Amino acid sequence: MNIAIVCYPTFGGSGVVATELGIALAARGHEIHFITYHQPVRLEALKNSNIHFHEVNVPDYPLFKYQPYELALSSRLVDVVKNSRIDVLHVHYAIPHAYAAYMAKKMLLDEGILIPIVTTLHGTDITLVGSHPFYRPAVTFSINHSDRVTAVSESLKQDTLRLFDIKTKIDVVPNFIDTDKIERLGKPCERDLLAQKDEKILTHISNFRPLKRIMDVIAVFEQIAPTIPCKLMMVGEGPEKLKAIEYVESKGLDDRILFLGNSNEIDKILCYSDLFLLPSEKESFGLSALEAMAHGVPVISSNAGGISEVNKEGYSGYLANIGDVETLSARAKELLSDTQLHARFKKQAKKQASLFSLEKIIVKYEAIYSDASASIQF
Ligand code: GMT
Repeated sequence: MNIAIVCYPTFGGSGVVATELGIALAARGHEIHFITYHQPVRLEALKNSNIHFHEVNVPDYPLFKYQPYELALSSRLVDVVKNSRIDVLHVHYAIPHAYAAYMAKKMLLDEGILIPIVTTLHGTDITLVGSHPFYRPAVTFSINHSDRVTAVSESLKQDTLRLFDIKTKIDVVPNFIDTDKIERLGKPCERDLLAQKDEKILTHISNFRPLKRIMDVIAVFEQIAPTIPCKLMMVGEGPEKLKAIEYVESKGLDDRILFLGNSNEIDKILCYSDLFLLPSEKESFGLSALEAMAHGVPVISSNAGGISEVNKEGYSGYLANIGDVETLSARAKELLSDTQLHARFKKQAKKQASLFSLEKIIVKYEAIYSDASASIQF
């Protein structure tokens, strides 16, 4: 099929999922067209000849206080659908992508072209931004006018039904991980460069927004560090980073807590990690936890949103209530101080991640595309 994918091209989970999905679909022979404002970060090079990238440009015009991205995007969608004979439009993140797709669909209809829209809801487009009264009517409308709607977890589906007046069926299609690729990468990794032999490595990866509770990550580290030699890798960029760095420096922990910034070397970082920390306040799925588990890294997380659908209590890791640093720390200590238990959880984390393997999930999207194409009518 000729599939157009609209996403945020950044390090955020929705962009990563959309990009990995496009790459995997291309490998299965589909023609993939990414449409976004710059090349997605995980699409390092356009290696595959059936992957195309169409940039959305928004010319700066001084009259506009806010440049109309949705308008530029919907116009670009019309062009790409016509010129590249697109069969299905898959938009990731409702705002403003589902809205722009609906406008494009209507413009194309005027020219006798019928294009099905598949919308994938990722989390903050529903729980944080989309449900705000300023956006809710437009988000409700865009979801209800999509031909197929998917949510990345059951928890997100339920949040969507609770927060919006939804008339469309929502299918849960969980996020996925290319477990074979991780096996192909192989081991060992260059762990010695970062830590001593007896030191454990804890890792957190996120966009450092307040809802990720990165001060809890640091608090957990502080509780573990006096009894277990360890280091903490903080990967990502975002609004809470400066506060965290200042705190770490004030406590003299800057040689043990390292801020690595955004990285395309997630596989390497996870390869040498012993434990992954994700104490978020909201999380529709927790893709970074799944990535960690696929590398055999047990996860200590909160039980917010859909995380418990991914991280299984007492199997792939442990969960605690939001903000319960005491329990998170106690569980982390338990795992790090018992070699046999840790080895068992590493194996179990991998096994749990395999439930979300690329090959299991990609066929679900293919079926949804076929169904959306077949059932759409003038
Ligand atoms: O908050 C983030 O991590 C970014 C955000 C996004 O929009 O990219 O992530 C959301 O989508 C991911 C992919 O489906 C999910 O794994 C994250 O749990 C979800 N974030 C939230 O719900 C806060």
